[in-house]
Amino acid sequence: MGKNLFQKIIESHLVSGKMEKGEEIAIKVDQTLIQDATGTTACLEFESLGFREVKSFAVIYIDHNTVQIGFENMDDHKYLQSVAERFGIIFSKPGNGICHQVHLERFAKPGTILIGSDSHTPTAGGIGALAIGAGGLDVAIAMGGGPFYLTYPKVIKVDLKGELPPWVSAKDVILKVLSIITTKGNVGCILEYGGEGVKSLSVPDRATIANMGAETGVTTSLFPSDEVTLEFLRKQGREGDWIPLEADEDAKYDGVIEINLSELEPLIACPHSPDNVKPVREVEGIKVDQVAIGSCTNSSYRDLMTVAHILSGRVIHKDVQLGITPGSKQVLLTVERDGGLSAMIRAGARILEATCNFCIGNSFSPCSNGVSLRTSNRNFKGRSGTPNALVYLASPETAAAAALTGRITDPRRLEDIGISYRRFSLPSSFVIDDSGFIFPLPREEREKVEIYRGPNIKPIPIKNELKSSIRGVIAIKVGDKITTDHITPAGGYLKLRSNIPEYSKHVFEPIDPTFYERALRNREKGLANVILAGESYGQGSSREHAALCPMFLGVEAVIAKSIERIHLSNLINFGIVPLTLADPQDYDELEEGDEVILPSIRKDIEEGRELTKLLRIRGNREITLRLNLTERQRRALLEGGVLPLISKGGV
Ligand code: MIC
Ligand code: SF4
Repeated sequence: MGKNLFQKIIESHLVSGKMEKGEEIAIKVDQTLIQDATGTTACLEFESLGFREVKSFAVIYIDHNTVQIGFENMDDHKYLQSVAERFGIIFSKPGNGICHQVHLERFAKPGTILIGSDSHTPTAGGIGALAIGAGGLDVAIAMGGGPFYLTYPKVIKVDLKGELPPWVSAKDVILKVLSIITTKGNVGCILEYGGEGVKSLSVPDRATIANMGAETGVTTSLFPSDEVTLEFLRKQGREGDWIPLEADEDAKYDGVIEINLSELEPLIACPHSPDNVKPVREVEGIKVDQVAIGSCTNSSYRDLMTVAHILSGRVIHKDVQLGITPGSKQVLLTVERDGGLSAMIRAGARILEATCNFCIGNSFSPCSNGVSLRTSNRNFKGRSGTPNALVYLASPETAAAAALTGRITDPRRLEDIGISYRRFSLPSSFVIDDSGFIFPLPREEREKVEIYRGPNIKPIPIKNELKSSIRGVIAIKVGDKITTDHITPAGGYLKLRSNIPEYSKHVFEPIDPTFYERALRNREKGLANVILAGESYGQGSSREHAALCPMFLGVEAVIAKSIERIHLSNLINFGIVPLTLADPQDYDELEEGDEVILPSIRKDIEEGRELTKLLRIRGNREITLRLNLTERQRRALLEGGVLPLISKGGV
C-alpha cells in the first residue's frame, strides 16, 4: 500500500508505539529550535533535568524580546547565550532574524524532524521537514536526546490544482484553508500538501502556508521535497541537504481538501480571529491607520520585493504608518542589494528590526480603536498591544495596496493606478552571511563557560504530587477559543517570561483583571483553583507559561469542552489535570464561584479510567468528565508533572 509523506518520515524516526490513528507514538528528534520568549524556561528546565550537553542539533534564536526597555531582556539574552556556549547549542544573535525564517534558510532539511518551542515551528514544513511546535519542557527533553511524544494524527491531504492568478499569493492560500477548516476542531490532524499545484509554489510560499497552518490547530503542515526545494537549497549553498521526498501515488489519507489555486482571490482575516476570512473586495474601503508587513508568515525576499515593487516611485498615504520587518538579515541584505530597501524607505516605510516586532505586540502598536492591516498570522483581540484595535490579516500585496490608498483595497485595483503586476520568486542568489551565529565551542572549552543569571531569572516552580481528591472553586469561567495570549499576555509582559512569580500576576488579565487576586484568596483558603472553558481552550502560542503561571497560582484542573494540543501537553507537563466535559451542555451547569470536588481523581487516573466525576456542591449535582490520557501522561499527573516525574526516575 502506498505511503503518504508523513508515514515515510515517521517510519524512519519511530522509537515506540503503533503507527495507528489515536495511538501515542514516540519519535526521534533530529533538530530543535528555541527562541528567547519561551527559551529561558526551556533552558532552566534543561538544566534542572541534569543534561550535560545537547544530543540533537539545537539552535537558540533571539528574535522576540528585543525591545529591551530595562535590563530584563538582555539578562535573558545573556543567560541564553551562556547556556548555548556551555551545552553546545548554536546561538543566533538578535538582528539575525526571526527563528522560523532563519531556520528555513540555513538549517531545515527535508525528511528530518524538528521540534521547536514556538507554535510556528511548522514553517519548516515548507521544505519537507516534519516540524512541530511544543512546550519548552518537551523541547528541553528533545534537546537532551529524549524522544518527542505525539498522538498519531489523521493525515488530511490538501490537493492543490492550477496556479495562482496575479495579485494572489501564498497568504491567500492559507486564508482559504482557514476559511474551510477554521481554527477549531482540528486537534490530532496534520495537513499534507500535494497535487500539481504545489510545483508552482516556491519554498518561501510553501513556508507561508505551513506557518499559518498553526492557526487551524493542526499538529503540523507538510510539503513534499522536490526540484523546487532543491533550487531553494542550492541558492542557500545547501544542495547537500536535499533529498527527494514525495507521497506515493496511491497514498492513503483520512480526508482530502481540494483547492484550485487559479480560482483564488485576495482574502483577508477580519477581527478578531484568523478564520474570520472574507474576500478583500467585501471589506474594501475601510480606513486603515497602520500597515505592518513582516512576521514569520510573510517576511521573505519575495514578500518584501513584491511590496517594494508596488511602492516604488510612490509615497504612502498621509494617514498611514507603515512598518516593515524583514524576516532575516539575509532577506534584508538581499532586498537591499536588489534595490528594494530604498524603494520602501523612499515611499515612507519605517524599516523595523528583523525580529518578531509588531507581531507579538511589544512595539508598533496601533492607535486607540485603530485599524491595523498586518501580514502576520494572529489577530486575537489585544495582541497588537492596543486592546481596542481592529487587526486584519492579509497578503503583502493587499498590505501594500492599503499603505498607498489608506483604505483596505483589493490589490487587483492597483492596475487601475498604473501599477503592473510582477511575480517575485527567489533572487538570482541570496546574500549569505552567517556571522550572526555563534557556533558551538570545542567540547573541552564548554565546561569552562559560566552560566550568566541576572536578577530577572527565577527558578521554575514545581508542583506537589496529585492529592487523592481536588477540592476547589471555579475561579474563572471563559468561553470558546481562549488563546494562550488571553491566559498569559505577551506584549509589555514579555520581559517577565523568566520570572514566573511576577508573570503570574497577569494571568487572564485581558479577560478578567481580578483573576489574580481571586486565585490567591482561594489558595489561601486551601481551595484549588479550577478553570472552566468552552471549545478550543489554549489556542495559539506554545508558551508553557499559560500552564506554569496558573499552576503557580494554585490551578489544579482545567475543565473544558475541548483543549488544544500544545496547551494540553503543557498542562500535563506542569501537573494540571486536563478534563473535558462528557456532555458539553454541562458547561451551563457550572458557574464562576461554584465550589466543586473531584472526589476520586487520583484513583481514577491511577486506574486508567476514562471518566471521572465532579461534584458541584450547590444543589449536589454530579457531572461526568473525560480523562483522555496515555499511560505516560497519567504517571506525570500523579507525580505533579514531568519534572518531578523525571527527578524521581519515572522516565
Ligand atoms: C506567538 O506567535 O504567539 C509566539 C510569541 O511566537 C509564541 C511563542 C511565545 O509565546 O513565546 C508561539 O507562537 O508559540
Ligand atoms: Fe514571532 Fe510573530 Fe512568528 Fe510568533 S508569530 S514567531 S511572534 S513573528
